[in-house]
Amino acid sequence: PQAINLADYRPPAFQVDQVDLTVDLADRDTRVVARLTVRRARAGATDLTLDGDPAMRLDGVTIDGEPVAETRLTRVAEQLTIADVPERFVLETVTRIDPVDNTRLEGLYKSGGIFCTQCEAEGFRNITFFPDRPDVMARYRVRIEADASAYPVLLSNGNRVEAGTLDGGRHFAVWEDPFPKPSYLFALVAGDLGRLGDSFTTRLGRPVTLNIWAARADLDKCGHAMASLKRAMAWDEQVYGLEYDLDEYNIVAVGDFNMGAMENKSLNVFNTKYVLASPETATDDDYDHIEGVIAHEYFHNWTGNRVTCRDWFQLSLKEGLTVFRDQQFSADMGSAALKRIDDVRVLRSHQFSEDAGPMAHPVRPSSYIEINNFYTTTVYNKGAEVIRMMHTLLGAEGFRRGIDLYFERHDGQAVTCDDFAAAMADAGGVDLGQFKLWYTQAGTPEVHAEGSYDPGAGRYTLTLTQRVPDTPGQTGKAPMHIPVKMALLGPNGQRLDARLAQGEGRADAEGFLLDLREASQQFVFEDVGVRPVASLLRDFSAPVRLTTDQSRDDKLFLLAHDDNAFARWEAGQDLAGDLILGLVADHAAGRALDVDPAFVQAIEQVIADAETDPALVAEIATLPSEVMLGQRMDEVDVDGLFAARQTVRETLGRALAARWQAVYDAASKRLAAGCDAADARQQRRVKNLALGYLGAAGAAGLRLAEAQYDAATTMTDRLAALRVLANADDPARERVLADFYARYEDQPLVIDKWFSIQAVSTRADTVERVAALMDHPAFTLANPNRVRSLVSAFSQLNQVRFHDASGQGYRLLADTVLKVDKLNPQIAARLVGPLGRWRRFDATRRSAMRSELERLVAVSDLSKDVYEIASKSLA
Ligand code: B3K
Ligand code: ZN
Repeated sequence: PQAINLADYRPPAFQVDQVDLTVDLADRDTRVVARLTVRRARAGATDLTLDGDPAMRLDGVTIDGEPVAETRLTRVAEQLTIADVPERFVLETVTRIDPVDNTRLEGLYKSGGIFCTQCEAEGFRNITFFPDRPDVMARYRVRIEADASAYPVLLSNGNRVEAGTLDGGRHFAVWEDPFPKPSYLFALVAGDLGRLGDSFTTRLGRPVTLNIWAARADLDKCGHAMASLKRAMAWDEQVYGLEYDLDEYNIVAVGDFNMGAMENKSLNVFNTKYVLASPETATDDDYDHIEGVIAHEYFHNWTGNRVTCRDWFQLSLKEGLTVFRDQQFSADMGSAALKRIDDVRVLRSHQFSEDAGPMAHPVRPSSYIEINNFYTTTVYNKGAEVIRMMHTLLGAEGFRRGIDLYFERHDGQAVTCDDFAAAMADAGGVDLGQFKLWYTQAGTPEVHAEGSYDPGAGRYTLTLTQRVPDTPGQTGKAPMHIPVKMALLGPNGQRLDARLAQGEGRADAEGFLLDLREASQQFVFEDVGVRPVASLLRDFSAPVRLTTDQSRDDKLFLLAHDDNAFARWEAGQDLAGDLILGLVADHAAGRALDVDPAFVQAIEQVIADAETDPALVAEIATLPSEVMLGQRMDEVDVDGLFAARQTVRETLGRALAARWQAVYDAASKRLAAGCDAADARQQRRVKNLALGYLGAAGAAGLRLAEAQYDAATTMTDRLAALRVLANADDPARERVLADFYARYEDQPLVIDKWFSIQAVSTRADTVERVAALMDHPAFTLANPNRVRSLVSAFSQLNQVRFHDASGQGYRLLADTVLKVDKLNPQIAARLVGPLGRWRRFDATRRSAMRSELERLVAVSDLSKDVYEIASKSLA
């Protein structure tokens, strides 16, 4: 397979101004007539090249009504070339496709009796022949015809301008989208769908009809998604002055979907996972994710649809920015500190490991084989961090001016990350020259901080050094511009009013914002009357790995006193990490695992605050995952890490059992008394944290979990209890697992949880269990959610059991990749990742992982999706 390179970008030779589609829907034989109004855009261009899937049948081509001679047509692989076309013309093609056979779920396909489409990135070419690239923007008029009783609802982008009945029990609808758009935003849906309707009036008084379409039986679970949509619409007006621009906004929920959702203009298609929720079937976290994804897709209407990407290398232009916007929104809807903690957890566990592995790439990649492989946590989450740093550097007002300027310059265009940065630099009056290395240099920068205090002079000197590690294809990188938020704290945790006397940066309301630009830089603070403790990288102001010369006591001090909630949490994570890694060394040396009593005491003090800030307490008292801890080791000691972390959990559970019980009881009491929804979820969070520790401590905790399982009225509580039991060697385990299955058998999203909870179980028999579950009648490789719930959960979240020294986990994963690849290459490629981390493990595991990758690349009809990841993983 061939690589596509950013350096080869050329503007399109032909533009399409208008698309008239007629889609005549039928299960195995859908007929698509496309009339394109084409205009030459590059002088001298004579041949028109269109993208088109080889599986499409081409039934006819005319230009301005005249059939085009066969001799002028060349069809090779994914392209159709028409020789000698005029300067302006109307091209009509007739194609036939089979939506039922489409297991790739890209293009037009059928899911649970519903026809739907997924065109990003390059799915439109599976529906008709087209210059399928985002810098070709056209107006669409779409006529859909289908059987009236099986598909009473017919939807496409924009406004419905016509509808009526046809002979033979069929009917039609015509939709017109007034906004020019790239083909990846085209959508079509037909089915027998229920509707939850609502409305929203924009601040300028435009009434907008809101519809969520879903299976009728699920309509009672759409309320939260609808409420989230309305909140997102209001928020975008308030914070960015961005208003919705059409009369109708439709969301359709389907059960088979490759990702979370898709922002097609005015017709979002969603994975049911990010729409459906009721307290009995969805956890509190599910509620948050739904709110976040609904908002994300809505925000794309401006950041993505009104202004889109020139080419797919610029994907982060819309994704990084829109993730940043949805993060800001969620922070405003709930707690900013908790949201930041959550986002950093995701970044560290997924993006940092991607950045340290064979698929490391910059936020703006410069080469790809299959673009679907680049919808990554780097493009999305690190991309959002890059936007967040601009927000930090420019301040909220400067950032808003930058956004305004961006829309003023580029509304209706397909642009680049450079265009975005230029608008920010111009509006903020800042030089982003060095900063833009964040778009082009891959790898997570490592920052080291050392502080020294001179009591006689009242001077504190902070030395920051940085290093950007080598990544595949990139060595010897330049220092980055890294914004470091920090404060100096006095003995009671108060912020000291020091003066920054040397080093680039400025004081702000919460301390200082330092500009680290050199490989090594000194920052000198004067008027520092007492020995301070530095609170560094507050709010995680840059996506870097920070190490410091701070002592255990400094960290304990920050954990107890830091006024920045994020930094306080970070101090706790850091301490827990130091402790666990110390125990890993003890484990390797055959020493006893003794947990530092100072840490136990510190956690005891933290939980004393459980009444005032339950959710933050729960975050702080949650130990870093084995995956995250493994990143701090030169070679991941799989079993040592598990043993050490488990020892700390059990010790905290036992030593503080009375405390956990008190936390559990207080939260239960508060819940029973009836509290508001926001408080209730905080109480559940801390209650279930306590339950986890009690479960780790011994039998009494398991009985408590069993009782909670049976009495639960919310999925949050039931699942938390099930999780404790699923990890345990307990007679109740099989009973509750069977009960859970029987209760929710007809609810696919809940059955996904049932698969996941067994996949992440730390029990020693988990590999065999996962293998057996793959033969369970409810398991299917055709449904992406189901595959993710079992196989991705196992291989990505269960470090100790996936990396079982027998290599069984690796084999199971590779076998699954090959089977899924036959159905859905995009999903298959997403499974490969964990095998690519082979360099991080010991010799036995390393070679077992490598052989599985070698087995993959040796397969002759492998998709280019899997080929790209597997071959790059071996390189
Ligand atoms: N833009 C889509 C993702 C499309 C993925 C294509 N493989 C959803 C989103 O980011 O909002
Ligand atoms: Zn997005």
